[in-house]
Amino acid sequence: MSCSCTSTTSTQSELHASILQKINNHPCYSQDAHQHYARIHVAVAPACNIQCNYCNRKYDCSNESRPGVTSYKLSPEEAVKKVLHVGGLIQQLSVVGIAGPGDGLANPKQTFKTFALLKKYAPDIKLCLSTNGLMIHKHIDEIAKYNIEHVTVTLNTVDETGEIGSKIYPWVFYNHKKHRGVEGAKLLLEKQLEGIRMLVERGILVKVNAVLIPGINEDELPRVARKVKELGVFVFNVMPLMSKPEYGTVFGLAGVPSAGHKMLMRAQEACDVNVKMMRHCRQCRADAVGLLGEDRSDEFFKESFEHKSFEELSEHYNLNQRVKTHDAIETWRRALRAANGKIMQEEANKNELSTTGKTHLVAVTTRGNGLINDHFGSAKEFLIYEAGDKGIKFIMHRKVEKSYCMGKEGCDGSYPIDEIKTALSDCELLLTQKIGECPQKELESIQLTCDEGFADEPIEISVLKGVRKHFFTSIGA
Ligand code: CLF
Ligand code: SF4
Repeated sequence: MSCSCTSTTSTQSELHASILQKINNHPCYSQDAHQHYARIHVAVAPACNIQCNYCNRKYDCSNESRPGVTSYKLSPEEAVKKVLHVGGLIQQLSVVGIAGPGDGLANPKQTFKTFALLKKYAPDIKLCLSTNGLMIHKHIDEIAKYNIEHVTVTLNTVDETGEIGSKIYPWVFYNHKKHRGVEGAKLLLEKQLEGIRMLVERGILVKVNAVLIPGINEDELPRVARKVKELGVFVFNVMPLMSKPEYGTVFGLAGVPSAGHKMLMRAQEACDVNVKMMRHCRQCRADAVGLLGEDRSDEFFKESFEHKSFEELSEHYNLNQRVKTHDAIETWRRALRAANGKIMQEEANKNELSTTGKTHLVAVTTRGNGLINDHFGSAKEFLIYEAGDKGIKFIMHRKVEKSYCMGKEGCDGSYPIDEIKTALSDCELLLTQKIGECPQKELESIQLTCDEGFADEPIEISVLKGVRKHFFTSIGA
């Protein structure tokens, strides 16, 4: 986060320290943390109090999830048992989020019972809540009471006339009544803004998510970003609409298209109005488990924890061992930071990144830990950086449905590379741990240079060195 203060009072630095402490191991609020710490979502909140046209309740909440198979629902007790079970096995687990499949605050009993039990049985874990914002004002005291330090509110428009909102929300259920169209949209906006103000006043870190809906709110998002900034929201996250007829959503069936990488990049740039932007969101499922880039939700069946006692699971969770693991992660992060140096410039513009004003997009394959440690053939997502000879900036990740190899041996020309070529069409350099001759030739055909020379090296310094090596040789950078 950029800070324009020239002198810092002790109160300001204490505030800064307290924010850093809150975000340090939160994989969504800290871009740096997401390579090292994992989150789990527990699906305890099935109902919702509004209808979004990008949502089909058969699937997970689109506020914080991608359409996928329906999650299995959990009671608060089952949810906490799952957290203890998973937290013992995946010790990088640092955050529990309630993100659906409906809305956490439309299911307040289940949500707050889960948080209460987590405070008792997993006191080291951060609590995180995602909501459409309609009911924050009613539950603000409970949110503070359970020390929920992170709340995400989905705010797709700040249009006070309700016109844009009415195209997104057909109805809003409030005070035992369905409010439709413009009336419902205006009511929702009023409650969202009131709720965000209350959260900020209590010192709770707020993230605002906005779904980028082509043809509906793309021109509206910079206004949302400015409002977010004015409200004192910590971070703003633009999530591209994922829309297909088979998702069964109103938008999907009406042919509203998904928002692609390029549209997302344009929207992020337009919204970069001195507000901290989240660029590493993975649009997780309501029952997501693991590092943000991986999805381990299908490894943890209900049968593996539901019959175990809290005592047994608490022992397995092993608080002492978790503290040691987190200490080791922090030691590794310090070493990584030292190796990378101070090159990351989150809010930098092109001129700050490059002496020539020209920058290049670089794709990286990683399995986490801040290293270039994944083969091209197995990568299902690519981190994308914008880089010049002076600095680098993380832009986004790009997922593909199929990795290149899919476990096959040899190269018979039948490998799925078109999707990857499309995803990386504007990139000029790929840094990867290993890549075969065939895919390398394919990628060179779209002017994408592949380089294995930074295998197992720290990502950020390698991106900078890679760009200098390939694109800035003539100026001796
Ligand atoms: Fe979950 Fe959301 Fe908390 Fe993170 S996810 S409730 S803030 S712990 Fe993160 Fe997933 Fe994006 Fe959400 S990557 S969808 S921003
Ligand atoms: Fe669906 Fe979430 Fe919108 Fe509710 S708030 S309708 S669950 S996307």
